[in-house]
Amino acid sequence: MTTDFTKPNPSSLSSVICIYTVFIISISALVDARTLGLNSISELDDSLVYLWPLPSEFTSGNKTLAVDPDLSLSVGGEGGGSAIVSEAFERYRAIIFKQSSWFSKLKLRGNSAYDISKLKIIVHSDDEEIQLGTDESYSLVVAKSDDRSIIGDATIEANSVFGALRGLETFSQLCAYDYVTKTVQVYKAPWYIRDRPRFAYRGLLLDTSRHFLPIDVIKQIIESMSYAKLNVLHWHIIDEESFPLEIPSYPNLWSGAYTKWERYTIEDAQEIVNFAKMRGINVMAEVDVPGHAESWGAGYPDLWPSSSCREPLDVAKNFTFDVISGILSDMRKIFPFELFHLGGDEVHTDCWTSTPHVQQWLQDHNMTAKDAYQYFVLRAQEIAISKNWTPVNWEETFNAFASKLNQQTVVHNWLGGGVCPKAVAKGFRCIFSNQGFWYLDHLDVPWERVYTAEPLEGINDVSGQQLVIGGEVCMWAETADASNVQQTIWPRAAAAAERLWSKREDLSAGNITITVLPRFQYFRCLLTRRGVPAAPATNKYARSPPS
Ligand code: CP6
Repeated sequence: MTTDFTKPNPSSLSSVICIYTVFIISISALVDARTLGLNSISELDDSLVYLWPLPSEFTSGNKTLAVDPDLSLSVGGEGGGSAIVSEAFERYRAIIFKQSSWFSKLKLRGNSAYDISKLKIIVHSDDEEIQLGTDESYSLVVAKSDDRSIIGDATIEANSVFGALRGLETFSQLCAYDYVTKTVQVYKAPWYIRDRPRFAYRGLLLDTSRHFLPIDVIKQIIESMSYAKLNVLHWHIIDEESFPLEIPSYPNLWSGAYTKWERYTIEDAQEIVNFAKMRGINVMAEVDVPGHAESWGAGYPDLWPSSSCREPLDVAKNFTFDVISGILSDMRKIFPFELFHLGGDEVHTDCWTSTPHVQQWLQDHNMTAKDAYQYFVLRAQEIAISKNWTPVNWEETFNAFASKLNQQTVVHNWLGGGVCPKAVAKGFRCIFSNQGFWYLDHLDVPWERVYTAEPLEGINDVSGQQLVIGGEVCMWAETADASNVQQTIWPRAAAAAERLWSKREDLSAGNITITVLPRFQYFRCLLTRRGVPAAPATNKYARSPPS
């Protein structure tokens, strides 16, 4: 029986490669794979392309190329000298050669049998600003000298440094460690890839109010987002349960944190934004008003309508809007992204109608509770707009008073009714996060359901489709903290990531259990190889028992 270790096998990924990878790192090159009794990790379906998300255009060949462990970077173009590019190259080099032991490098040092010794990255612009719609396109060629049409063994070309990051991710996914030759190889070369995202906004919501998440965990999550080419971290920092962010203008606000150890300083937040930017990810902060804000009153009880009725924020006091304005001023210095989320969901106005001074204020202003909800949301929007932000609101605001919303507002879907078709029909931009598909805290939603959710469902005109800027998976954290948050995000967030990046027609070809599941499992294993705790992709119990 021949044993072919040259190709990893997605069907036994969790049981073989992941365990094997851990094993091989710990025991270095001393033990050959065969002694582990693993005699077949060779059944990759050759007709599939093990890239996630799938690039928009590519061709591949049938050659195997070896990658030099001393792979070097050469840069070109206006933006080639950016630290964003050189630091990313170093990160990816560590990933690509993670399984290569010092021993295997030593053995092959001086060996000229490498096909790829240099990665060339050409970036046409030196603009390092990242915003919604920043050009993330790139081309990638990996070819031997006799195949290549341009200089270099592997070449990434992009208009922006952020496109170069996406190209590096794809290049790293083409590289696979071969345990027999103990080299990193690129299969199915030559590769010619031209790629760009289908949607500009590809988000993940992280909730740090229900459970605090340490900075290092947030950074790990950001890093893993870049593996799936997600590009917006929607940071739901504050909610009714806790207020973990430092706000210098109102220094008592973060007394609403669980403990003084479960708080983010301004510097912490800046570090997160910068860490994300280095990986091509925008951070969209959220201040969810007027509901979901009870924790604000821990430091400033005047923000509560009364001590017995604490939410929504007191609409009757100017102080409430002074505090919002202070928070947004302080946050503007931290969050350069043009979008800012003002929440606006689940506003239960009973506190307003049952608290005497608010009741009086409603009467004096001739407002119903619903009018006051509109008044509050619009006033908060004005504050955000005055700070040069584009407001994003949860869909209830649109559902309640669409004609009054600022036309720049981005409507954020979450309810099951499908608000995006209605919002774009009225000329609003929209983000898709239908809770039936893309709420990761709903553990019973299988990956297929995440994968097949379509942001443009029910929108048939091109002008309407263009107003859907993308979608977002939501990691609400009532039952998640650092111990399980990544396993809850991954691998299902990756299913949405491909939906948001790759061409729509490429996602629906054939039976996804055959065409997509092996690729999805391969990506899940990639995450675990890179140190990201990702849950199994499927429920093995539901399959037939071993015979
Ligand atoms: N917190 C906030 C939440 C939710 C929302 N906003 C939520 C509601 C229903 C479900 C899951 C999450 N926990 N601030 C709704 C946008 Cl099922």
